[in-house]
Amino acid sequence: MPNVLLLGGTTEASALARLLAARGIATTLSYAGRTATPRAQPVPVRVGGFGGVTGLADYLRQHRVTHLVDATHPFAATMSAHAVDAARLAGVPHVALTRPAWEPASEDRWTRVPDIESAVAALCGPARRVMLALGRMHVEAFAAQPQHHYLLRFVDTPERLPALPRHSLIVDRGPFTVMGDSTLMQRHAIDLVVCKNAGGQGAEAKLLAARQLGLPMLMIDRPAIPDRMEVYRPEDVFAWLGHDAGPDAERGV
Ligand code: 3Y8
Ligand code: NAP
Repeated sequence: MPNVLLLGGTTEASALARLLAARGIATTLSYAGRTATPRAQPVPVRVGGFGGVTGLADYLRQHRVTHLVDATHPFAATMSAHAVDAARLAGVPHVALTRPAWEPASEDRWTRVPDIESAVAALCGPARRVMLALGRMHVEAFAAQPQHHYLLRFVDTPERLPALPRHSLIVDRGPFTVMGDSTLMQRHAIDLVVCKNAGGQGAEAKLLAARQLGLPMLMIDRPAIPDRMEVYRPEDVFAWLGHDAGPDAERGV
């Protein structure tokens, strides 16, 4: 019988956890512990780092994990690199459940940059009203461009205010809606949206809202991730596990 370790933190990971629970497949979902109250899951959850590649390889052996599914976010590049290496070290089959990058529609006004630092550099110039939809971890980098008014959105209330002289802070977790993001952008008179090319549906609302409002986007491309087997639908993980996803899969996730 499989014993799956599912590296979570995304909409797809939560969808897969529901399918695995429905099929009674032993699964543990793993969070890094970045947020105060992560979404409850229908399978046992563990929280916190493993202690690098060797820590994860030891975990795989000690917990007799038979399959490692990396369903972390495309920007969780360190975790994903560790997953590939640890699975090889421990001799455990590994697959990544990820999502294709977003592609611009013809009417979109994207400027693509390779990383956060390039996004900061691209913000040189006169003051604008910028929706910085990047979460909390990279906000400090934008202090290099203090002339803008920033609209920030964090999952949790921060202990101290961000070091940006002009900003508005929203505390909210996704998935978001197009209507909600469009209203937010208009209420704050946003004239530029900065975001990561996360892919998936959970963060897509801001793209569609910006498209509706004709707003330009500064789109940060994904970091490099080592070669690995990838699937894009939770049901595809079942084929890989040698199980059918069963009737629950038809209901969508
Ligand atoms: C801790 C688990 C689910 C998963 C939901 C998805 C969708 C909603 C949209 C915006 C963009 C952002 C951010 C975002 C989204 C989903 C998904 C996704 C983006 C939770 C979660 C954890 C995290 C970590 C958090 C980061 C932050 C990034 C906010 C839970 C809610 C900006 C990524 O305060 C912090 O330190 C937050 C850190 C990494 C990026 C950053 O730099 O701040 N996600 N997000 C996971 C863990 O501990 O292992 O709390 O329930 C999960 C989700 N966030 O099951 O419903 O699938 O992508 N998450 C980005 O895309 O740019 C928000 O505001 O428009
Ligand atoms: P990261 O930079 O790639 O990983 C840094 C370290 O955090 C890893 O080496 C590992 O610590 C620990 N870690 C990361 N994900 C983990 C998990 N699911 N379970 C256990 N430990 C984990 O990761 P990140 O970008 O900070 O992402 C952290 C979490 O937030 C992930 O669950 C990810 O899916 C989720 N998330 C991230 C983003 C984003 O924009 N980065 C967006 C949405 C959701 P050790 O080395 O000690 O093992």
